[in-house]
Amino acid sequence: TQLKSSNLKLLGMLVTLIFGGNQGDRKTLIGEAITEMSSIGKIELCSSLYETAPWGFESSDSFYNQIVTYETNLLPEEVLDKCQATEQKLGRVRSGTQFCSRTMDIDILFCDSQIINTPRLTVPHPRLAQRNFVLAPLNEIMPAFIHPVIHKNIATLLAECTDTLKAEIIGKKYVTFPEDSE
Ligand code: PH2
Ligand code: MG
Ligand code: MG
Repeated sequence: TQLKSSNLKLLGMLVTLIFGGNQGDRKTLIGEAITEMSSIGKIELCSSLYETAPWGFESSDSFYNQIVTYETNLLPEEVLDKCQATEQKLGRVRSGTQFCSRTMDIDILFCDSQIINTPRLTVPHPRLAQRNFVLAPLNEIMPAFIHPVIHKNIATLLAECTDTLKAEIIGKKYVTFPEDSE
């Protein structure tokens, strides 16, 4: 039998990103960030939009958070470059404080099931299992995904998480998917 090359497709890396911000027009900024990041590849999974309480610091300004998985042919550090460029473009000012208010933060949660520890990048995100604002939207789109370091799936991590901060759905997936060209 003949192998038809048109039936073969190289699958890129699946990178899962969390978008978040608690300053400015939060909903618009998240939509713009998700669209801007589409230059790395095609959107595969997308959570609802969540309103979440600030984790790790005091603020009266709640966050909006949303999680999107893209298929990309870039390397993890190249994705990080694009995340940081997009944060800048959307008005992020780096204050040097770890947990603070911001217009846009884009963090890498997972790169397939890779474990990465470089000076610039730790994947999976080191604090994701302590945070409802990450686990609630993750559980919506990939409950069975097994955390490659903790070796438990997302549904289990959410059930076992002791974070009591609020994370509630406020909007359905409003991202417009680019026309499928295939
Ligand atoms: N990001 C943080 C610290 N705290 N809290 C919420 N609810 N959402 C976030 O995205 C967030 C946070 C550091 O990046
Ligand atoms: Mg962050
Ligand atoms: Mg960040």
